[in-house]
Amino acid sequence: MATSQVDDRAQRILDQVTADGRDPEKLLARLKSFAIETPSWGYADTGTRFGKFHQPAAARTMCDKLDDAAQVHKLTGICPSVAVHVLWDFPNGPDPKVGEYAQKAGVRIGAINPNVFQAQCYKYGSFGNRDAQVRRKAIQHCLDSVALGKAVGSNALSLWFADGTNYPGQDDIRSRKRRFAEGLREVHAAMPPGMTMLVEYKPFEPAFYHTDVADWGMAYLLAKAAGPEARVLVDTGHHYLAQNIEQIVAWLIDENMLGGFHFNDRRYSDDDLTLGSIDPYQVFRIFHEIVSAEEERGQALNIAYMVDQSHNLKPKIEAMIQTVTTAHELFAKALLVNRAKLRDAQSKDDVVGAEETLRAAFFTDTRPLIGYVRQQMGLEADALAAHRASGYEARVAQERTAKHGSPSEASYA
Ligand SMILES: [Mn+2]
Repeated sequence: MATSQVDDRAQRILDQVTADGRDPEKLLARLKSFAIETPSWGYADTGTRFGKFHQPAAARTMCDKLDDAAQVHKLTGICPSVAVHVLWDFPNGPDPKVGEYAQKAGVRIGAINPNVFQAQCYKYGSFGNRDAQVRRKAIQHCLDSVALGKAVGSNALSLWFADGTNYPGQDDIRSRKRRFAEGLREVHAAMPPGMTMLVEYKPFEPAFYHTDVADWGMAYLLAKAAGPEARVLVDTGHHYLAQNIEQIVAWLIDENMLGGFHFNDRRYSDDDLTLGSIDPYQVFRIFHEIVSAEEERGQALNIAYMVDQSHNLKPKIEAMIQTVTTAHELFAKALLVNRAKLRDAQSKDDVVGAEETLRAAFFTDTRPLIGYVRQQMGLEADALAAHRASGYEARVAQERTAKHGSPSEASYA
């Protein structure tokens, strides 16, 4: 059984927090309440458009995906919900038993992700399509997704559209914008109380000339047009290189329009690499804006932290544990920022002093602190080591291969 003997290095961090005049218990409580949702598709054999490399332990069925998500939650303590993808996870339509299975496994169903980009009819778009029949089909799929959300107890409808055009003149941009607003309004009107609509944006791909929801401003306007329970979803990989994502986050928070995140990292484009693997400082800067607003308002913001990644080389569960652990560690660094000192430096135009305040927090090794938080939650300090020692991957690889055949010959859910 894990003990909650505080590590010397964690104790030093907590002593520093006390010396800064803050309450270390509050910091620990915030770290325990931090939650991040993992995606069902992150446990299955997904990959790149060029191909995918099969893993015998990858989830084959919806139940496998929920079991794997439950394993991540069991070890990290901060992943109680699983985002689902309607087309991939419910190929035969809504199945309320999935909600029950999730609960038994130890997780619940999180954001519902409709899919209006794979069917042949969506060649020229979904909500933006000129053809009213195609628009109707796309809207109906989203209405069905709302109903599915109701049935499985989800409180978020997460929308991403591949809509756009590949060539100048292909379609009228303003007409498409209006069709989008109209469709989103209809879907919003069907949502039950307590459900949030999340509108995601992406600058390009698969459309290469213009994308209908290309940036946070467009997502913001469409969310406003949809209704009062619509917010913007920030996918960290959906920006041009060098774009200042934390500024977008700060503005959305200030307008009460930040709904959530799809976390991932990238080096070039929408690479879907594990969070913080390339640029952890960027994730820290995003969390700094969030924690700063939380401290100003005196309460945690209602933000859906979700993962949107595709693990083509790494074992899926290990990659997910790495991701949520990194998020937890970087969130802890943001909590460590001495904001009184920062405000003081800002008031004196002490540029170096202000930046050093952020750097001092960022370069603090928060891994022992997260280990201590986990021990206090009755978990092992090192979730990745605990997973590797558990033999889970070898066991499910054997079970799933026995049941469905080797991955390359099996069909995938
Ligand atoms: Mn995404």
